[in-house]
Amino acid sequence: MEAAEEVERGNGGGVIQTWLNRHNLLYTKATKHPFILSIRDGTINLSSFKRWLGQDYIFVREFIPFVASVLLKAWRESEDGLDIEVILGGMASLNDEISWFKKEGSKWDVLVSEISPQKANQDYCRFLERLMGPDVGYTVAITAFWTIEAVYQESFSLCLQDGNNTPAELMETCQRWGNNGFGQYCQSLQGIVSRCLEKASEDVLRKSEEAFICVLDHEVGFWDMSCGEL
Ligand code: HMH
Repeated sequence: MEAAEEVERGNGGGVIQTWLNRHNLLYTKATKHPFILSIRDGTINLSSFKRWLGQDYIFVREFIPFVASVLLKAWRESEDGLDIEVILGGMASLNDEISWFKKEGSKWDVLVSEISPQKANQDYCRFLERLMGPDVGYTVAITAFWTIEAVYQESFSLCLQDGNNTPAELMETCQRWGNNGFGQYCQSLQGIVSRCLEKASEDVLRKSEEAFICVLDHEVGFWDMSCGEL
């Protein structure tokens, strides 16, 4: 083990920082994607937005059983009972999100119930399904969960920053994931991940980093798909 990694062990927050540094390019591709920048700059093609909306509804429906599986793993494996409350809060907001997608879909004439998933979405959902398996431990699963939420938080909060030119009709979408409450929730998830990584074996650290990278790859694929670059 290299000296830097030696120092990073026993310091979960340090592990996350190391990953963010090591995979900075990919992280930036996922969180500052042209799709998001075009929302922020007001140059978004509305047919791309509608494609994203319909596809993300399908994704979120698949995301629910994944989050349920993380909850179950927390109940079995976590040493901190508060983890359950943070994850349960996430599930509660997904309940709200499903209603929002239906409402937003009807606003944009997107029939969310009649859309079929595109390839990038299918690939992402299949990845989630693999993570639901009993062979995947809590640390790996919660790392993926945090990364999924954090990418949306970081992306959409960019569209709310000073100087944005976000179209008024997209503000509600950006606020959904870019608001401070969602930011705090992502911070809580990150805190849980840090704590889990502090206690993780080499093998679990490696698998968690892989999950982190995989989520970022899938997020980039999802944005590309939304732009129509297929
Ligand atoms: C593709 N990633 C994707 N969709 C979402 N709704 C989130 C992350 C955040 O929940």
